[in-house]
Amino acid sequence: MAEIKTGAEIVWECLLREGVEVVFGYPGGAIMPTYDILAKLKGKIHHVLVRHEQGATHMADGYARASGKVGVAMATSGPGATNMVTGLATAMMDSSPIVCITGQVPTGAIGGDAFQETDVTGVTLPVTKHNYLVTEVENLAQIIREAFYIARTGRPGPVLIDIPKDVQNAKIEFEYPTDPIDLPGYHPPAKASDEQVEAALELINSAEKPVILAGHGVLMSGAMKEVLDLAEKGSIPITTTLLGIGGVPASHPLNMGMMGMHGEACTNHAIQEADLLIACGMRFDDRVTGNLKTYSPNSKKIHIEIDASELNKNVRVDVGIHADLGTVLRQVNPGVKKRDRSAWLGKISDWQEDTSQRDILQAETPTMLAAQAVRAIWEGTQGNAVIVSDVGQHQMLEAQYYEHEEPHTLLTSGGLGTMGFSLPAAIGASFHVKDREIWVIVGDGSIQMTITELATAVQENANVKIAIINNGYLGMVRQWQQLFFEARYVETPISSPDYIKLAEAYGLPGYRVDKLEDVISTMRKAQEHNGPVLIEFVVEEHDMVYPMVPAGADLHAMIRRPHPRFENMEM
Ligand SMILES: Cc1ncc(C[n+]2csc(CCOP(=O)(O)OP(=O)(O)O)c2C)c(N)n1
Ligand SMILES: [Mg+2]
Repeated sequence: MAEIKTGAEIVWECLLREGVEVVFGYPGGAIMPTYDILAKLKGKIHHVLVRHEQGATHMADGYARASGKVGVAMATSGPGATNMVTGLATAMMDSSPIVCITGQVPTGAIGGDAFQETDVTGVTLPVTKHNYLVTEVENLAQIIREAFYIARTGRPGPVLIDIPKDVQNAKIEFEYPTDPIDLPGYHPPAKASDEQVEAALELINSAEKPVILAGHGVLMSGAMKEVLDLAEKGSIPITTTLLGIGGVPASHPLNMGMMGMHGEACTNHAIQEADLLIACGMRFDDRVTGNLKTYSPNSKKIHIEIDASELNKNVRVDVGIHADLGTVLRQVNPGVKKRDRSAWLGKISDWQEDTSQRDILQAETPTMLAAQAVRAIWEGTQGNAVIVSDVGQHQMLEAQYYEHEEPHTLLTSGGLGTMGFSLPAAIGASFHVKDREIWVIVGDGSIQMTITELATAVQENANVKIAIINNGYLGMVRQWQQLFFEARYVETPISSPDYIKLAEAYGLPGYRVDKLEDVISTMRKAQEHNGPVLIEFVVEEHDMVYPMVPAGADLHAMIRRPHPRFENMEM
């Protein structure tokens, strides 16, 4: 039945019909009519008042990554909208489905440099999967429906809807559209052709030294079981990208661990020696390939990917399949022949033995090492937490030393490497994750980028435990300076506030640990408290993350941790 509604009312009706439970946002002039409707919606939809619109986008993103649903963020025009750009770019690079709704100056004022006017669709065009400027209230509901559809289908990503103030205020006779969404030129592919399946099977069944590269697509497509089926049936070892972590249990005997710049050495050797790479929902980012000219030189390559533009973009492949990963593997797996690949697996386990990096966990140093702190967090959470890591050395150490058994238990900014992602993303995730602890692992530099969201965490009593790994440096940049800029530590020593006093000022418990033996007992205190808690881990300043493939170097040319055992090793 048609009813008279305003554009603002239509916005919320559409969000409710999409099943949205929580919106992260910040009000301002051009979005006020839409905010005004919230007064009538108490209990139906929860609005989280953030402290900076970047935080809103990361919260929506964290919520989306944890829940698999579309996250929603809202802001006003001009500065509100431009503050969202980093969050949009972060979601774009990591294929995270979010919808951002921004207010815009009235249609009649657009183009006239009105107060708080920015060409937001122009600014965000390259960092959104799609964006809209709504000029007629009659189109509003259909646009919102399309936005959610585009955000979550195919290769997911962020969509922005810019709504001028007069469109929010306009009244129309409204009936919710229910016709199926059919967008010209946008038809996410479903499955592989018979020829593609045959070609893939031919390569898989004849390979002696195959490797599965498991990326974010494994999680996004929900293909965890299918990837394991393929691996187990064919006795094929797996390595994951950073965002693929959790897609395969860390403890699975065929999971070698992470690949790439700070990956396990054995995985990079296996990739370089392989005769077949089966790339599953990953995009051959430069951080995982190193020098493309020498990348896995003797292998055939199968690439299964939902985004056609990724096929043959960085790495030429022999069989490129543009379709949903889970569907393709269900087509391929029945034809995979059982093969004895013990020679290949034996070689890999020799590499694993020789290149084990775990020694530093036992190292006796005057100050605890960041790696030891991360490992202690793994122990203190029994490997069961959802970890939201930030960007830097601590992020790579988390990937190496926190073993994830289940999907969606590591949320991190991989593609854009956005410092400041973790605290807001964890707050967002806390609106979905109720049955596990959420721990933020964040550097002293990164926390200071979005520390303002501590107030949001307190206001919402978000159950997030914040572990600040304080090494007094922008550690990852310092590491590059040490290795490639003759140890000139230009602008990388960074001061911090007194985090304990800061926690007190914000109104959450704060603890400091500087001894490894105190970590677990301090964590217990944090775990007993329902709500946000901050723990500062004071760690060794000059530690490094190894192994490291220098940017652009050959994947096998890893810099190794100086250690007597590694001398003279032909790796
Ligand atoms: C927004 C942003 N600015 C700059 C960088 C470049 N960058 C990458 S890692 C890093 C240092 C991070 O320092 P910290 O959070 O203390 O982590 P650590 O490496 O010390 O563990 C910097 C500056 C970035 N990734 N993101
Ligand atoms: Mg640091």
